[in-house]
Amino acid sequence: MTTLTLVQGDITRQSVDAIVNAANSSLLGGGGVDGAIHRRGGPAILEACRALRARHYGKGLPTGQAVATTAGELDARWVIHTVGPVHSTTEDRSALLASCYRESLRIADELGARTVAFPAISTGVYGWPMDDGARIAVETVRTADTAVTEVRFVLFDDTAYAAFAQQTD
Ligand code: AR6
Repeated sequence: MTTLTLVQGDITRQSVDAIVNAANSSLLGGGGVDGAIHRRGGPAILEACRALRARHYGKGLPTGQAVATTAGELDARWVIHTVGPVHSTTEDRSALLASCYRESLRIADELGARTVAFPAISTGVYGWPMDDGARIAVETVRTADTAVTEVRFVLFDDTAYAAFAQQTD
């Protein structure tokens, strides 16, 4: 059984088996969670991402998919990088956002990770409305078939925490 927990704070401060990164297709870093993970995790993560680009993901990691690297100096064994969709008002991209959570858990299972920390994927730079992002995150994790025992949503601010709390009571 998977327990859902909510924490307000910085995902790079979590002690878990795997930390999920809200990356972009380039896998070469960016702002938000991605910037914070590479900053605190150190150069080993970027090095592993570059190797992935050189081998399997020459064109980058497609939206909705996930891939793991070392967690460098973070207090975790792996970082699972996933690429959320940019929010659109003319196209429903919810399935891609759900896929990020599902695929990250599938990779976690492959690795044998039992505790996984997620940020609120796509709700920052990619503009996804927080309430809807929280609904998709919680629904997808609740219905996922996974051996992960704890999914910890790490929410950066009060608004994000409240949105996730509303989905979980
Ligand atoms: N810990 C937890 N949550 C955080 C942290 C942190 N340290 N920092 C920000 N958040 P974002 P996206 C929250 O923009 O929308 C990057 O440049 C933030 O408040 O990190 O998926 C990538 O390279 C928001 O609620 O990811 C991509 O280009 C949530 O995490 C692009 O941004 C996600 O915000 C991805 O955009």
